[in-house]
Amino acid sequence: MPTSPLTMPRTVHGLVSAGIGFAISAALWGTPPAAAPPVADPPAAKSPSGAPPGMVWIPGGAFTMGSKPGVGVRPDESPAHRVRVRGFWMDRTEVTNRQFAEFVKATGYVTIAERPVDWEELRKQVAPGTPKPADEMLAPGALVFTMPGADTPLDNPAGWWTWTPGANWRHPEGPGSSIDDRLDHPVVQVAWLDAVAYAAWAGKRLPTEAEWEFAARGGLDGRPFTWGDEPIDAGRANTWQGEFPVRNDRADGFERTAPVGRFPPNGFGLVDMAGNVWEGCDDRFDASAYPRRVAEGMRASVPEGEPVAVDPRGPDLARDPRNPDARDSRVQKGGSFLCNASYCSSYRPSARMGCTPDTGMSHLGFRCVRGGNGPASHEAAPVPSDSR
Ligand SMILES: [Ca+2]
Ligand SMILES: [Ca+2]
Repeated sequence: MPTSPLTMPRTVHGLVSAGIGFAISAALWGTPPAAAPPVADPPAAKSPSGAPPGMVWIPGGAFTMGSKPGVGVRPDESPAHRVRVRGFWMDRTEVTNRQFAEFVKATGYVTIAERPVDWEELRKQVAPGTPKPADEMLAPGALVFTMPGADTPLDNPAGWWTWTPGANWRHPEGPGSSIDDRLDHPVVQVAWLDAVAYAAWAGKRLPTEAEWEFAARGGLDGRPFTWGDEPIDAGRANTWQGEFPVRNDRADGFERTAPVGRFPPNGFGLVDMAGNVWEGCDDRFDASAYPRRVAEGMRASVPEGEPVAVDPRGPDLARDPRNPDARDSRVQKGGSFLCNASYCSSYRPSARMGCTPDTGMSHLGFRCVRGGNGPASHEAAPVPSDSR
C-alpha cells in the first residue's frame, strides 16, 4: 500500500541514508465517551462589521470532523466526530508570494530554508547514531519535487523529493528558478515557523485544524469534498492528473502551483481549500488525535444532545509515525498540486498530514485567521534566529 506524499525533515538525504522509513501506523481506536453533563452552546456568532482586507467571515457552527473509514481514507482521519467552532475571519486565499515579500521587506525576516542547517539541532530529531551529513547537505536549502523515472516505487517518497541547496521561497526549485512570474501564486518553501512569524506580523494567527476543516467544508457537512459528493475533475482544484509521480497531464492547466483563486470557491467563498498547496495549521499532529478526543474530550451539547468537542486544540505532544524521532510535527491540510486519486486523495477536507515545523517543501504553504476561539497570537513567540 503506497504512502501519501509525505513530509520529511529537510535533511532528507541524511535521513534516507540512515534508513529512516515512513511507515504509517494505524491510528488507535478509542472507546466511546463517558457521559458528561450537558453544556450550553455558545451564542450564535454574528458577522462583525468591517471585514479585514482579503478575509472572509466564517460563521462557526457544528460539523462532523474527520471521516468514516473508506477507500482512500487514512486511519488518522477516523473516527468521525462532532465538533463545534466559533466564528472567525479567514484569509480568502493562500498567502501569496506578493504578500510574503511585503512581510520580508518590512521586517528583514530570513526564512528557515535560507539559513544553514544546525547539525546540533537536527541530531535531536533523528535516530541516535545518525551520522552527520556531508557539509554540502547542511547548506541552506529545501526539498524540491522532482519528477522521477517511470519505474520509481511508490513506497519511497525520497524518490521524488530532492534536497536542493539554494531552494527557498524566492527560488522554489533552487538557483535559477524565480517567483517573478509567480507573485500571485502561494508562497512555498516556507516552514511552519516562517508561517507563524508572518501571521504575527500580519496581526493574525494560524487556524486550528478544526477551524481549517470547518472552513474547508463550506457548510457542506459530512461530504467527502469541499464541493460536495461529485468525484474530482480537472475543473475543481489544482491537483495532479495522470500517473503520480511520473506523468503529469496538466489537464487543470498547472504542473506546479497555480495563481490563487483560479478554481471555484467553496460555500464560504474560500478558494484553494482543496489542492494547490498544503496549508499549515497551529495544531500539533497526532495520528491518534481523534480516538483520543472521542475518548477524552467530548461533552454533551445542547440542543444537539450528542457529544461534541468545542473548539478543540491539538495535543501538547506530537505523535507522527512518519517522523517518529522528530520532537514536533504540525498539521497540514488540504492537499496540493501533487495529489492524485490513484495515490493520495488528500484534497479531501478530512485528510491530514504532519510536518516538522522547520521543513520547507515545494507543496507547503499556509493561510491565516483572525478572531474566533483558537490559540492566542504567537506575537510573543520567539522567532528562531539560528535553530532548525
Ligand atoms: Ca495541476
Ligand atoms: Ca490549499
